[in-house]
Amino acid sequence: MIIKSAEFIKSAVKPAHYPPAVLPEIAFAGRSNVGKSSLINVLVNRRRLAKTGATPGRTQLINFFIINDAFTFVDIPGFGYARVPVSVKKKWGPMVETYLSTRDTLKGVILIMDIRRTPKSEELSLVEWLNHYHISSIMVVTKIDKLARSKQLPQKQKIARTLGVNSTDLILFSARTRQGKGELWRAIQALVGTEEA
Ligand SMILES: Nc1nc2c(ncn2[C@@H]2O[C@H](COP(=O)(O)OP(=O)(O)OP(=O)(O)O)[C@@H](O)[C@H]2O)c(=O)[nH]1
Ligand SMILES: [Mg+2]
Repeated sequence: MIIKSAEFIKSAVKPAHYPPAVLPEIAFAGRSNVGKSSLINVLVNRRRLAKTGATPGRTQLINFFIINDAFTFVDIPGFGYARVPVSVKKKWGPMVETYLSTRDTLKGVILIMDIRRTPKSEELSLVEWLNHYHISSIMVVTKIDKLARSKQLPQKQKIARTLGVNSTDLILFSARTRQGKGELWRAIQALVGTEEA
């Protein structure tokens, strides 16, 4: 995929603040600190388009980015971080569910998980929401550079089993080595319906 432009548009909490629903949209979701923002940056070849950091819970608003003037990427705030204030945690569910259930242009959600962890209730609930609202998904297992190659396949299979999907449905990814970038782009393009560039 050739990236001609990648631009931050705005942050939003509620639908009145979302940008107009015009372009096909892909959202990125996952546990806090799992590497959502890093993955977006790798996909669009930008170092700092989506803010990343060592402090989990950095992204607390829904952030919209327009790519190639052709589609929108949405960075959804991470869930499951203990040190986020309770007031913020309480708003997360309604904020994200409202987004998922009302955004007409949403073509799919990329669920990002850490290769070193087994999906927990939060990931399973998110998968249930996606099924409930008939939203397509792409499952990505990231930070694979943190695990020895010999352990990657068994761990991928374990994650797939927990999610109730085929192991072949999971894409292995690393923001550090960029492994999986091409495979993920192909899956995204299939969802947004753009030609291979
Ligand atoms: N080794 C390695 N580190 C990664 C990878 N992806 C992200 N990181 C690191 O993990 C930390 C969190 O990454 P972010 O991209 O900010 O994670 P996030 O999911 O956007 O976090 P929140 O916005 O807080 O929910 C940063 O220190 C990244 O450098 C990866 O593939 N490999
Ligand atoms: Mg982030």
